[in-house]
Amino acid sequence: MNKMLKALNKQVYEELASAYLYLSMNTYFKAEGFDGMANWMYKQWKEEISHAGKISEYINDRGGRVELEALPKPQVNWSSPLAAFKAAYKHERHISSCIHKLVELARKDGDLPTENMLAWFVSEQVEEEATAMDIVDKLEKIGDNISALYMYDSLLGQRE
Ligand code: OFO
Repeated sequence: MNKMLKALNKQVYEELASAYLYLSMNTYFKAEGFDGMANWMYKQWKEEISHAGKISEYINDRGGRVELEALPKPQVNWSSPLAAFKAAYKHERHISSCIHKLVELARKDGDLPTENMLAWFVSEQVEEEATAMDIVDKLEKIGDNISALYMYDSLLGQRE
């Protein structure tokens, strides 16, 4: 496997680790009685699986072979919904930096197809970060107001 395909293989792992983290947050929210946030995380889990699939398919299309790595056990509990979404935001920033490094590598190699494929992920990460940041912001404003928290929970539950 060439250097680029190896790096993309690592990104499949990163996307699956994202999925694993968000499924863990899904069960945390469910256990805490925040069904809306649990639903939001379930949808996020599905998105991450599709991100991993996109990159995996691309590797296949380029004649490479994906080698799945073992995933670490994700965190299972957070101190509050705010703490969980702060962790999600931090994680998305990490993923953005992984994607940007891949773009740099593709550019260095003059690998236009890979750079083009990654352009979708660059835009996606802007959206992912903005969404997580917005939820953190709202949760910070809600603070200890339980009724506002449950109202916001049901709003997040509407995510399709
Ligand atoms: Fe959350 O965007 Fe993929 O990892």
